[in-house]
Amino acid sequence: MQNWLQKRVALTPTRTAVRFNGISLSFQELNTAVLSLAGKLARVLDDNPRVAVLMSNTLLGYEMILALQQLGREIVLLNYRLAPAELAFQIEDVEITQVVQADTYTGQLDVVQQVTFDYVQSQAPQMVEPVAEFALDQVTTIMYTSGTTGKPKGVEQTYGNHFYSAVGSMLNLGLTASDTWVAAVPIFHISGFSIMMRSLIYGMTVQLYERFDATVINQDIMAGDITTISVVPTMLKDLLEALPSGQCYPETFRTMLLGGGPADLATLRHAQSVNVEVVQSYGMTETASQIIALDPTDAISKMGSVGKPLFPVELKLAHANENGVGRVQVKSPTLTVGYVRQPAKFADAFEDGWFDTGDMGYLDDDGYLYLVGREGDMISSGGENIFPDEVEAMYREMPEIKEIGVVGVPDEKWGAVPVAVVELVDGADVSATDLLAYGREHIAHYKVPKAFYRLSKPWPRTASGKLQRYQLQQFIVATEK
Ligand code: S0N
Ligand code: MG
Ligand code: MG
Repeated sequence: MQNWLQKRVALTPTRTAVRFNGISLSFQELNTAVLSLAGKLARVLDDNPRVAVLMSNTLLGYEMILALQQLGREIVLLNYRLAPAELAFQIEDVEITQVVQADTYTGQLDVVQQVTFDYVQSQAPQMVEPVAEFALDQVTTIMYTSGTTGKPKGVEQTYGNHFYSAVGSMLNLGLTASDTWVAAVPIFHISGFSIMMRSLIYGMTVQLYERFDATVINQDIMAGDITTISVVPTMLKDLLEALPSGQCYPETFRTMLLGGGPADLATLRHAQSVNVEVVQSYGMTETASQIIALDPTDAISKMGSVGKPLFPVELKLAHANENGVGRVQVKSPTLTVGYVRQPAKFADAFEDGWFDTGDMGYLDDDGYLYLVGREGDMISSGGENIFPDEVEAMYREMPEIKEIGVVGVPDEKWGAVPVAVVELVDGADVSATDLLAYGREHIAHYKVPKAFYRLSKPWPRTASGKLQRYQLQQFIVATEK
């Protein structure tokens, strides 16, 4: 296909591409800024085909990403909430040599050259020719995801993945010439990045926010020209709670696309009562955003379901038990083409050509999918996934820890948060405060257990020695902190 940004400029040069903090750029203006940045980047980048970006949702960051695409680089999107050691792992794994980063990131990444946005901008641009084509089988982005076992994996997403994702989403949600989609979810996640690609493909406006502030976003939605927003459950709740009583969302607002975890029925009903159409969906980094979603007209009658597979997607439940609960497996042109340097792990994720998502669910009589859980005791906190194995492994490095188990407990704000059960080595003297501080130094703050419990009885294990986390959960419920 022709380079999407150049194609979009040729089709609708004066349409608004992006708005940020009162600045509004047409596709033509965006392209001018992007090509100028590409010319500056060309002066500072080495010839490694992969470049990482570390940034929050700013207009400059948005332009940097598009500039790297124009130069034909593979973009590794880093989560700025991760600890330096977690970022260092990804940087080494993906074999990059430079991180282009916002000046606001002050962490030291010893393993790599850090190129600040300021430094890029101080360069005199050289003439660069944007790439002519975006080949559908070409990798354009890499995002890391954690899993039940082992270290995080770099998910390779192609232009074809993003294209079919945008098409599948649009065939479900519809498209109007005046669509404006709020990107307050992070661009380093596929939830945010997919909005950028939809903008180029659809010709729609992205309204970008650096911080998620429910009051500000509600005011902007009330002002009338926002049609869509992507949210995770925490954001949905915040938006509803911040809405002044008696107010409803305007008719011009079409859809809240909800992903990154389930919303409770009370929240969905609250949304309905203020004229908010929530479209529940299900997707992952490996599928380049949602692959299963509710048709907006089913939002109420099928509340609690994540919907049916989008047009390009096939869904199957494998190994279903007597209650019909099985493993969610999919085929989709949006499916990643591989994990960085882990072909065996990628191959393992397939069964008879179907990609196994690791999630469990069942279908109702009308073919709507309901999710019931996930293997590996994954905790979904405010749309961020936390894998207990990873947190436990980090704490086992602490000499004072003899054994540790991490489980999720329900949380009003985040949906769920991790808590830990610990057994210290004999004579060790560490407090919960020490454990907290250790965690905050080594992993993203959202992964650090919110509370630590001492286990006063033998650890619950299966015959094969595996920790039974659901038993720990029961222990926690029965224990005072
Ligand atoms: C909910 C968010 C916005 C909260 O962040 P906020 O309020 O800006 O936090 P900060 O001011 O940065 O920090 C304040 C304190 O809060 C801690 N913290 C931040 N986030 C979390 C969290 N998630 N859980 C627990 N704690 C958190 C900070 O650490 C800080 O504390 P201290 O000071 O102690 O450090 C933010 O979390 C957010 O943006 N969440 C959304 C993430 C997301 O987008 N997840 C989706 C990932 N999934 C996918 O991308 C696939 C599905 C998908 O594509 C999709 C998903 C949603 C919608 C649409 C789609 C789609 O299909 O298109
Ligand atoms: Mg900045
Ligand atoms: Mg905040």
